[in-house]
Amino acid sequence: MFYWSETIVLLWSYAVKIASAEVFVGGPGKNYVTIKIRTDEGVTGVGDASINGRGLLPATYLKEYLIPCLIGMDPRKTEDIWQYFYRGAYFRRGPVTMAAIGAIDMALWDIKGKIAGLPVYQLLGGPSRDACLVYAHATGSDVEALLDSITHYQAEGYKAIRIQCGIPGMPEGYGVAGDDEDTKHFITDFTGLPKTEIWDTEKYLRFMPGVFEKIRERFGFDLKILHDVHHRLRPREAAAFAKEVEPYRLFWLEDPTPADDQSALKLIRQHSTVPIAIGEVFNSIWDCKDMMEQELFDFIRVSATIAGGITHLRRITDFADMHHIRTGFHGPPSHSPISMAAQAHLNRWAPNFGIQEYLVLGTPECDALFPSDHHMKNGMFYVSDAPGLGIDIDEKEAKRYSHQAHYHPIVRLEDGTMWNY
Ligand code: EZ4
Ligand code: CO
Repeated sequence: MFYWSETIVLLWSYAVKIASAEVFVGGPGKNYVTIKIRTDEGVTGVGDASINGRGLLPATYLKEYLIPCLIGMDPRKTEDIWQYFYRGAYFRRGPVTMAAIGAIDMALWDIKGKIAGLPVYQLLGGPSRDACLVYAHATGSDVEALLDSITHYQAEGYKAIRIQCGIPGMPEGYGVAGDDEDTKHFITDFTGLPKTEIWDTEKYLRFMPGVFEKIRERFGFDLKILHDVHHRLRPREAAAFAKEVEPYRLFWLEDPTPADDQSALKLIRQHSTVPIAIGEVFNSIWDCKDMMEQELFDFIRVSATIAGGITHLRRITDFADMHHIRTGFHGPPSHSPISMAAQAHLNRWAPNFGIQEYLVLGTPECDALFPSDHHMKNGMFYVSDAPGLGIDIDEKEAKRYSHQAHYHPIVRLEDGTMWNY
């Protein structure tokens, strides 16, 4: 008598080994860092290690330090391999280490899914929803331009929109039209040394609440609006601002203070009920554990790339759920479609999913480099049902691209003092 359960046991007791791993750097207007792992039976998996502005570091970390250890390992041991590289580094954490571990982890989940014949979200616990809410970026150098931009994204079907506006007397600002890759058709400016932006907190605090007021006047309260302060305020200033914008009912206020200080949000919490999102620069749960336990924020912004892949993001997501925190994973223009795919599987599973930032531009070049059938419709993300992550890198296409040096802008106050980008 032959039982199906025995077939499954047999399948999983097969020896499977990692035979090779290759790293690709580059992309259409981006420095994507992609790993492609191959098993001895020819099953492949892809992962992303892109760090905007520091692309060669994770690539070198992978090639010189992690891949030599990876060859010969059993790719199905996602947890043990994650622990091997995390604990084995001795000097733990940091974006470069965690991005390199994260890329391997994504690729191994991809392989695990292909061996099992299941999409990764099924391996995580199955779907909690049919499709996942995403938000777009509206921007304008002045309020009128911003309102036009919101109208445009609403017409495209978005139900949630991040809004960034030029401030009078402060023409260049984070996320404002013409300023950076967030707005220039999402293509990175590869020329020269860091650009300087000037920041003035008082001008910002005076002007920004009126922008929210005009948006509510024009669009009402059904539209979900988000806003990114990009780490620019001190706790007291952020608390005052959060209190003032409460009537406009933001979906979230993002990175009101620099994320290095885990207790900075306390003062905001004491003065305002505005939902707070933070965490795009966190690279492990140890960056946010205390503030999560104290329930100081509402949405966790970590990304699969910077924060150690699917294995670690799942751990952070579960911990967040215990503290009423929902997900709002990072998805800026510099984010690789592979990382977006990994996050999409987590989003479809997570009981505490909140929203997903989604700006990967589906240009013909990008789609040719990363073929997939994940898709977006009416501001919702639909995950592919293909086994694994449902995305690949076309190795021939990848040969067209290479690394090009690129920096984020830097920020100074009007008197020249360095400030937070
Ligand atoms: O500035 O990813 O919410 N999104 C953001 C991003 C970050 C970039 C930095 O590389 O804050 O646009
Ligand atoms: Co942000």
